[in-house]
Amino acid sequence: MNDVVKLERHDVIAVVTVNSPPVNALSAAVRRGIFESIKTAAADPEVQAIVLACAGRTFIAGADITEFGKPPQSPSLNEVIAEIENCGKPVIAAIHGTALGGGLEITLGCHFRVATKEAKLGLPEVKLGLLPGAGGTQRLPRAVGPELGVKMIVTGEPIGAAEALKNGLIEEIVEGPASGAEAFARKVVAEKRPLRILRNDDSKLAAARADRSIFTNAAAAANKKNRGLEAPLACAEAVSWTLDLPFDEAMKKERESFLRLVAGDQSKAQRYAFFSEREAAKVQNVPEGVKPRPVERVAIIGAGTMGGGIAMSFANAGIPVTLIETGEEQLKRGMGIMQKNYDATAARGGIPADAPAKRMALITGVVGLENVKDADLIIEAVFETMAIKKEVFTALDAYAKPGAVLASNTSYLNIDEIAQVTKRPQDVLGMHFFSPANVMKLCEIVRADKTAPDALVTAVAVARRIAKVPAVVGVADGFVGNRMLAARSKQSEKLLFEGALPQQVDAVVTKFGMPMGPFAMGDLAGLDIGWRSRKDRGITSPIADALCEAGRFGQKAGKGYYKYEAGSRAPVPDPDVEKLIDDTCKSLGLTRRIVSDEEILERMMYPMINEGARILEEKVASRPSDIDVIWLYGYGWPIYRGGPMFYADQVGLKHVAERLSFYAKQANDPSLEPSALLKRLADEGKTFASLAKSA
Ligand code: T1G
Repeated sequence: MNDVVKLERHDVIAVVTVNSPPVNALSAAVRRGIFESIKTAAADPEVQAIVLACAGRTFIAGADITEFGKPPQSPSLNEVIAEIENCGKPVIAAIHGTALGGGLEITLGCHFRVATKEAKLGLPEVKLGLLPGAGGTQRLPRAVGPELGVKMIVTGEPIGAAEALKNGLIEEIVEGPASGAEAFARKVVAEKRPLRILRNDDSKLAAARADRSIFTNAAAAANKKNRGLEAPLACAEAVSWTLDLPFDEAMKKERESFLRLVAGDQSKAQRYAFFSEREAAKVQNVPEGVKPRPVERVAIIGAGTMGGGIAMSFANAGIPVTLIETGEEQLKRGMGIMQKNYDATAARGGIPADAPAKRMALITGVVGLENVKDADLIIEAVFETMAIKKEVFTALDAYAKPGAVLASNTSYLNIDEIAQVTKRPQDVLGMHFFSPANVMKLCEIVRADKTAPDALVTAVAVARRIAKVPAVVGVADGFVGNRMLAARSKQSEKLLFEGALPQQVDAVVTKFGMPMGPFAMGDLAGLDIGWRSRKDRGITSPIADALCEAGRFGQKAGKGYYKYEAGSRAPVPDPDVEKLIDDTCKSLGLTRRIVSDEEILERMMYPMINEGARILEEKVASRPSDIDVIWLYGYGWPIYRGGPMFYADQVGLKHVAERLSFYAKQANDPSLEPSALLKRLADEGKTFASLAKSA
């Protein structure tokens, strides 16, 4: 049919095979090839049934996201699906890998579906800020019922083949997808099995039509974690049309809703995030074809909060871990915490009941650094002082096998300095995980001056293997994420002296979509950490110091910037803090003023953007999208806003630069002046995204 879809006939069975690497996405050529193949097979009198299969590692993984925003090309996916549904002969989808989005929708137009046992089937459009736009909202609930249907569509989470079989989404689990489907097709022909045309089959809707709470409860549960996102609500509404509207009318409304979402800012940001995450894993400035070193066993130094979380991340991916501590007591405590975490997750159904034992069996706890000798990758997660890091790396240099990658989990210390104590600086780099390390997806991979290219690509590949999102950064105080966070923290402190209160600042930041404001975050982390560090460095921060002097260390002390009722982590504004702020400002001769929410938002976000621009100037990050990936996956930046640099482009760099200049004068803070890069782009009317294009 064309160079991405071929049509063969095995006596009475026609086989349509899509072969469009890497994921058989439904590009215009793929849609055209399938459309023509089905038309030809349907018209062929010899053909009694048709199999739709895919070559390569997966069945169709969805519409071709790179085509969005471009002029549509015929045939549309809906036209392809209608051609299948109405062709008059049984069409059987042969699913392997992941049938996602438009890929699953095309199978719903088929009359039967079979899948291999590892296959996953889902409609993840909501993760791109969309809803299924080719009938998925109307056909899937008819296949599996509106309860599971709304859950799959609103959460975007796929189900496995076994669950699909149980719920009637597929007819059989087969070995080879195409051969299994062909055998199934012969059965359908022999039995003259009536075609299962989902658009005409309302049998699974009857219960929810009779008792709507079946649907509304499932929709509410699926929407529980939705904060500020438009698409999940649109998805739930579309599924509700299966209960109320005729199929064709509902399809029209689905199309309208899809077109509205795909043109909206949220979906543009979420599609940008999808590609940025994948771009970040492509290491720049390394020779073509550099291969990662093999990593079969990992050693983690330190069984504390970070070391334990990192060890769990590797065990979750089935990679054996040697977890090393300085003493049996510390080791026992660390192993106990991991066991407790696994058991708690299993108890709430997050992992299978047998997973805790299997994963703990992968973690061998030992005392003594000499136990790193078999590890291909060693990650140090000990105290954040340069002296201790150097001590550990000196020992690792002696015990680790040649070629082992030596990584530090430090959140800001200089990796070049750490590498210098070893005879193998080429093997040294940073792998900065974010707490809790078994949950947070971001891993900043710190490329030191002498890090070898293959060591670097090894760390990136391993991060992806353990389901983390890697982003390569350079050596700088706080690397990228924490350096930008420091710029924001400086302004949040200043705003208290100028007139704002903690609860006002935090409310503006959480309303923007961040999971937590700076002051609640400080209380969670513990105010005494910063207090000790300031004292070590001989600097003061009068309000934060006064809080600590009053024993207000944050949540752990039951009070910090906020007060906390016994047993609760919910921050409650405290008049005592307001008085402390007032008194401190009076003692400094400062007059406080009303600070608007708008100023607070700009003073929170624009200095971070400015720091991001400096980070790009200094090549500490090589892409603006890498900075966005860091904030999306390390700090909970709302996915529907794309990331700080994407957001800056949306606001307009001219406006950002002007406001920064204004605040620099108003707050008498030269650090707020726009950086050279930001100023240049603003003056030229350009965007941060234009840097990627020019690169
Ligand atoms: N379109 C275009 N390119 C895609 C793509 C897609 N749908 N999916 C993946 N790629 C590229 C990706 O950018 C990367 O490119 C390469 O394939 C390998 O991907 C009408 C409107 C399938 C689970 O949301 O979840 O259908 O970097 O690194 O880790 O209702 O890709 O190599 O150049 O992620 O093995 C719905 C998105 C679309 C699925 C494989 N479908 N993809 O994961 O490989 S909207 C999705 C994934 C839609 C309909 C609506 C994953 C994967 P490059 P990868 P992976």
